[in-house]
Amino acid sequence: ADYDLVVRGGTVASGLGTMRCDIGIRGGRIVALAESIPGGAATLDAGGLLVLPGGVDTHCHIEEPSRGGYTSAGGAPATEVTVQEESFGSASVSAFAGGTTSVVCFVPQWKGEGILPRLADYEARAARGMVDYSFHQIISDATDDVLEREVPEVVARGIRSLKVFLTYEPLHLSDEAFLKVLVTARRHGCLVTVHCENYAAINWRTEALLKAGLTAPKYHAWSRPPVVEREATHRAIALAELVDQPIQVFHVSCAEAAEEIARAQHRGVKVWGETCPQYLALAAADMDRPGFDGAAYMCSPSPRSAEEQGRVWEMIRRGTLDVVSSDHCGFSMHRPGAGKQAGGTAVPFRDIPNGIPGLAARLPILFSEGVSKGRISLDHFVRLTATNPARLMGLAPRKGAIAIGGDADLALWDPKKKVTITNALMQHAIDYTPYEGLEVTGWPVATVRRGTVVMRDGVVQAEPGTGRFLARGPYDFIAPRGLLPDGFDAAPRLE
Ligand code: DUC
Ligand code: ZN
Ligand code: ZN
Ligand code: ZN
Repeated sequence: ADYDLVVRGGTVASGLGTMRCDIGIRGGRIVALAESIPGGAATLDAGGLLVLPGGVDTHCHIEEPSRGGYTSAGGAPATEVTVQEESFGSASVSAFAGGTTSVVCFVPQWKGEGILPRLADYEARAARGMVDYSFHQIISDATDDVLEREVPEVVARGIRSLKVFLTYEPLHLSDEAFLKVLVTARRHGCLVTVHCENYAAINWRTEALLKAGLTAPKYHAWSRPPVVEREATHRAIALAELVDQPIQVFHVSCAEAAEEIARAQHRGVKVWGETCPQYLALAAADMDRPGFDGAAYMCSPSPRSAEEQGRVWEMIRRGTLDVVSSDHCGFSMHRPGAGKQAGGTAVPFRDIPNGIPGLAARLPILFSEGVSKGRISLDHFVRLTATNPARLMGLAPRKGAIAIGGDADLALWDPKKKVTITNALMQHAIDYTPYEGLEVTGWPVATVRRGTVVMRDGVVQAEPGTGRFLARGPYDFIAPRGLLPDGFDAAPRLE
């Protein structure tokens, strides 16, 4: 047939405006956009629906083994291993259930170890999933061998972003090590993504809280107030500016950190800011529950206040924060000895892994709280959840758009459908969602990944092993500004 699949009758929202048109798909790609496309071996009726680019979630922790499981300093011994309790298979089902078709997740590095053996292991794990994927390479031990020998190999394998943490006991980098990573990224044409919180500040506050007997989950928020994030954001930007190396600040939770980004952008620094649904729909007060229950909302940075949520929306509207990712973490609440309970339920907040699941909830929450409630336009929603992340990660125009030649990744969206979020609807392998009971307006009713219908009316059908690695080459969007003199670690020329 002329087309493998025709999506007919929908209102296509590309991020640059909406139009009524049909979509002709062949060989997994979009090959025709026209008012009316006849034929097609198969058709998908999108009458009354929006047709959006499949979601691109550029910050997901999937099947990622970590030491100490993202707990704070002095907490779980650094030798303890926590694996996100979800496989690439189960995370793929959840992604498709929520209208997301591409993810970028994290290859771990542990201090004292090289990168390449873990990269090989991680590549094999990811290849078993169904969602298309790329990687950020975590650097937690910036040795000369890692930076000079291994990073070029990582880049050669199609990875174009390095991830660094300025906090967490087994992960955090000193300013000196962070500078070395920035210089290395610049030399090899990578973006650097940064977790910005002040390590020493968190440890000091945590010690003080625990000494005073303030150990409940709600004190997680007290241990890391916004100033802790603002300081690290400022420092990360300053060092990146010094090196002339573009960075993305991950999970901005508060206006004062976003304002650091806005100021730097105003000076022309290439810095971008990401936020997450948890900073728009959860608050520190959610952690104020009896016993262990507050652990369900513990992530870092911490959810803030209702007023702060409003300020984060404002920074989205201004364009300072231009990507919304999930920071999906596969920690269950009710499995003894695992996930949130890795250290048991009687431990202080310090010893509870940070992170919450949100892969399937990301698009519905942002659509409902954003578009349905009139805070952002439909186009802006598409840019935040697909177009901008794809562009920043070098995945555009193949991903993140509805354009001829691009992959046929689509979310068919019912903008009026009212749904109450339950854990079952998330279709992940995790035993809870922090968004249980949240009422949303707008829901994905079908998901298409490279021309294959992988979800319809909530039923996911996809063959394990069909997710593709998205190899990234050099791309101009993240090129340094060229402020350093010639010969001073100049970036390689782009072809
Ligand atoms: N924050 C989380 O909430 N989870 C894991 C990593 C992170 O930085
Ligand atoms: Zn982080
Ligand atoms: Zn994260
Ligand atoms: Zn996380």
